[in-house]
Amino acid sequence: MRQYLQCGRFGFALDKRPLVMGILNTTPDSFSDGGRYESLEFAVSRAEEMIGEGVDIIDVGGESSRPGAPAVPLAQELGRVMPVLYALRDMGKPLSVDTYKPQVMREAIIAGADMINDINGFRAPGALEAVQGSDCALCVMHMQGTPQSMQQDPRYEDVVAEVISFLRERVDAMVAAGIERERICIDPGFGFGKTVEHNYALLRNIGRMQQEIGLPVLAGVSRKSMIGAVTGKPVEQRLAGNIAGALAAIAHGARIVRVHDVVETVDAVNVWQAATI
Ligand code: 7PJ
Repeated sequence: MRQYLQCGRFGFALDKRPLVMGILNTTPDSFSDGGRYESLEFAVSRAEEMIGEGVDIIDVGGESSRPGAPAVPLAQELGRVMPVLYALRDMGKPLSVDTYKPQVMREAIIAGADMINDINGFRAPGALEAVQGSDCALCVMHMQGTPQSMQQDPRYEDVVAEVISFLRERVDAMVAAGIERERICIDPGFGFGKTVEHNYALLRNIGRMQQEIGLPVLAGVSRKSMIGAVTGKPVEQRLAGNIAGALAAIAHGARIVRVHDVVETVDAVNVWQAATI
């Protein structure tokens, strides 16, 4: 598998160690951060904290995609994300933007984003065109349905095969649009139109996914219901479960883990790394 990820101003050798992507929510309704970082000052101080904690990539999100969350108008998403991007631009860490709106992608790239993380897999009309001419990394994620309805009745004949074939089709479309493979990573989209059983089947098959598509996997299990289902804990008591989930994903081959609990995950990944090489 290719081990280099082109990420805007940065480049990562993914065979060296797994990367930790820290989640920076700018949404007042985000279910796990409860609106604490809705102001620019809070977002910037949390970003500085994450950098001190050893984060590799900062993922800035302006729209909550928790199940049932309403869509956010374009102007509102831009109003949340853009000031944060400008404020963090020169902090020396790659900035990712979690969005499925082509207009946000375009503006973010102009502002210097190094990565676009699209829960919708760059399926919106104009999404591929928006990212085509840049050198930012692209995370293409699988989702069944939409955030508004995806958890109502997720169904698959063979969840692993279906997610792989979806991701392969999206990667092919991206490559056909002239996007270099070294910019792309893939994500099964834990919790996005999946039952707990679907999520764990996908987690166990990260290696197969990576092998069949030949691109690095980014895994986001942090604070999700698949952690709650096993531990029986509410979202604010899932720290140990979150870390175990991140390490399990890494054990199955994931190259990037997307997390809320940065310092704990960085420690865990460093110990994992020392014990594995
Ligand atoms: C994911 C994401 C994920 C990627 C969210 C949450 C919901 N992007 N954005 N993968 N989840 N690539 O953080 O719980 O799993 S928003």
